[in-house]
Amino acid sequence: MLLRNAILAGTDADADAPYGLIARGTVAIEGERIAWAGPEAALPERFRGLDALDLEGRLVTPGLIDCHTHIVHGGNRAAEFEMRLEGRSYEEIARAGGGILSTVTATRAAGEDALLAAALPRVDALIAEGVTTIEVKSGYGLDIATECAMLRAARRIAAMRPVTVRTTFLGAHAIPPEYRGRADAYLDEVCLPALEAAHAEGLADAVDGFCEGIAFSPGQIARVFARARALGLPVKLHAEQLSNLGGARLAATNGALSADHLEYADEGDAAAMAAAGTVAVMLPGAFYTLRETRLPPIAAFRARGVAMAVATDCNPGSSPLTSLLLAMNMAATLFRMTPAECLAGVTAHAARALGLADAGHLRAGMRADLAIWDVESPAELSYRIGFNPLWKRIFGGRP
Ligand code: DI6
Ligand code: FE
Repeated sequence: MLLRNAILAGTDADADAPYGLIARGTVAIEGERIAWAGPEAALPERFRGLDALDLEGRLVTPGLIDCHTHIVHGGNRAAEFEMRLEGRSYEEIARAGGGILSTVTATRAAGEDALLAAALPRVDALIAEGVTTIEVKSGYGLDIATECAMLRAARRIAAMRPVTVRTTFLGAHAIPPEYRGRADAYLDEVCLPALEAAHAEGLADAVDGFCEGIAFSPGQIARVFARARALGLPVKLHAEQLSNLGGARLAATNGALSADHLEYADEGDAAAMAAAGTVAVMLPGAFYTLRETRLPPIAAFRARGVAMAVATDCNPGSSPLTSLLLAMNMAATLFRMTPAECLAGVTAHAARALGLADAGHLRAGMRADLAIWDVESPAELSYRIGFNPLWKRIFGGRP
């Protein structure tokens, strides 16, 4: 198939041109892969006979990648939302046994089928906006069986919907009530064995943790990372979300794919991440929901060439967000990321945050995961609020 008469963004036409924009471009698709992408005038002879679809000047981007979600979870936290509006803080609610732990109770009670069923409408909302890859974390089970059930439910999404799912083990997300005050015992008796079990079943593509005062210390996260390394799994980390504990540096030292949140990260963290090639994942939905005022050090990331991704962090507590387009708008308006950075953040850089070598670019050899938009310029994707200009989505070469 040939997509012609299109504006292309996300090509590597000119690495310095914003968006890698090609004003009148063509994409040739063979099977599941992009065979060629570039200026229409340069289309090689051998692709000219393919069935052509005239896009009438519409914009084609790589399919969007939501590289940080907790989209599989039980229940919701609307009651906690009300409590916060009555003046209680996120940390206060977490320390009182609410917050993440109330979702743990609901997730344990749900069972794998119900977890999958509850996740699908949220997945559909992302897909409707051109998302073709979703990362999904465990971390609301906090026992061996439920952590694995969450990951199995996540994997089953890909059998039910045309979307690629990457799973991340997040057993070190919170300390369950039965281990209160005994975080190390939780790691030894539950988290690390759950990681082994998930890996043995082939359920985890990566390993994550929550390095925070209300969760795990850098020393404890280092233990989880050591086990991940022993199993050959890449790592990433929720770091510097509510305070600076050195998580970003720990992640960088461990060659992490990404460090995520980062509101309290500093220059030194940016330098360490740049040296390690660790992606900075921006989660403006959590910043917005928690009414955080401390901004992530975008200028430092930009100056040092740290790749920035943008994701929804879709979760029932701090970011009940199922719109990656809105996350882009928030990253622009709240964090002052440029629309070009926002688009790279949900395509090329999001792919890097997941260690995906064959997604996130319009380039020969990549999976033919594309989004076609009824817009005149790529800035419109970040500019509008609550409007979905998706015209068509192509997943693995199939409309
Ligand atoms: N940081 C977050 O923003 C989510 N997890 C994390 O470590 C929030 C999880 C929740 O509140 O349920
Ligand atoms: Fe998260």
